[in-house]
Amino acid sequence: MKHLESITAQDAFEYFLALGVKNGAFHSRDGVYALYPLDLLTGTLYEQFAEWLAACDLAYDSAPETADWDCEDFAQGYVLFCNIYHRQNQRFLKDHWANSTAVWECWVNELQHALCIVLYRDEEGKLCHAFIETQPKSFRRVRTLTAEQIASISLIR
Ligand SMILES: [Ca+2]
Repeated sequence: MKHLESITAQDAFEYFLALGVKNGAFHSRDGVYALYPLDLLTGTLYEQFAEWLAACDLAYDSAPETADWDCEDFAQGYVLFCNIYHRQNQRFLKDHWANSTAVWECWVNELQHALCIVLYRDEEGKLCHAFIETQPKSFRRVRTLTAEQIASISLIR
């Protein structure tokens, strides 16, 4: 992989506001975020995350007694998993300047659900977002949210 590209927390904040996320929902952990390709985030990394969860005996389970490991735990886990990958990648590239990936836990109140929101660049270099379903269900990795659902986001961190 070539030199990692980044955005600042301010860039992310402005993107989220323009998307319709209410002011105050975004809590930045770091000042600079590394951008990764969406096909990596929804492909290899997602599959490794699902394998790691399975090795920990943590899979999506609708049974009430196991539902205490639920959506926001999956979302937090995916953020951390991406940041661990990013750290390894930085060491490999000797490219240390962005603390985190542009991947955040995202609470969508209207859905009563937590996902991840990611920022990435498309083939034309335009900054884009995607909502990733982090409870491993291979049929639904990227979700599309309505404007009302986006407006109901209470937390991005
Ligand atoms: Ca939980």
